[in-house]
Amino acid sequence: MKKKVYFAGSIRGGRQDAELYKRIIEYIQRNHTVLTEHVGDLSKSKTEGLKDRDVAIYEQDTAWLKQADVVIAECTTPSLGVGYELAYAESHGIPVHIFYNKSRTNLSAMLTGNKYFYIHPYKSDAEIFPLIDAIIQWLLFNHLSYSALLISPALFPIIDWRYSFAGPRDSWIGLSKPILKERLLPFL
Ligand code: 6IA
Repeated sequence: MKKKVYFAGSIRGGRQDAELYKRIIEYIQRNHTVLTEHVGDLSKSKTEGLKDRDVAIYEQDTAWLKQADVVIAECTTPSLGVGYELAYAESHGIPVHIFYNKSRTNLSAMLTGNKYFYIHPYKSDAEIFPLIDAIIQWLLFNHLSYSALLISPALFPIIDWRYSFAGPRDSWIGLSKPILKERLLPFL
């Protein structure tokens, strides 16, 4: 299942890490959706800014934040916009993972001191990619356990409780294959 990732990185705060943002975005895009592809767009100017346009940017970005499964932020270059996005995600209960290069930045205590955030200091860019895999695996796992929790009450009426403790070898709490077929098929 594809996850929606809101990638946050500095724009007007400075574009010195834009190349890294692009690599991270492309890496995530191999299997998942990045809502904020433009953050890694090397061709676009960071300074362009008209009041009307900024209103549209704010509205679009906060709408994307609300739909995101996770926020992944690269915070080596400090950015007010990224800081705002992190707090916005927290207030909407969206998980937030923050990466920063510890040899280049002393991250704000407002981030490192907030237990809500998952903070990932790294030394070399190569450390970022396996961590991103682990973050997405964790989201997928949570999604599965949540779905299992939701469907478990629905399974109650179709469980044959006679087999719950001493059932046939191919049964699991009364859900032997023939019982599953016979009782689940009418629901499908
Ligand atoms: O304060 P900053 O500009 O550094 O804030 C950067 C963060 O705010 C990014 O994570 C973006 O999600 C968001 N943001 C800031 N500016 C823009 C923007 N400008 N478009 C979309 N999101 C933005 C238009 C130019 C852009 C396409 C390069």
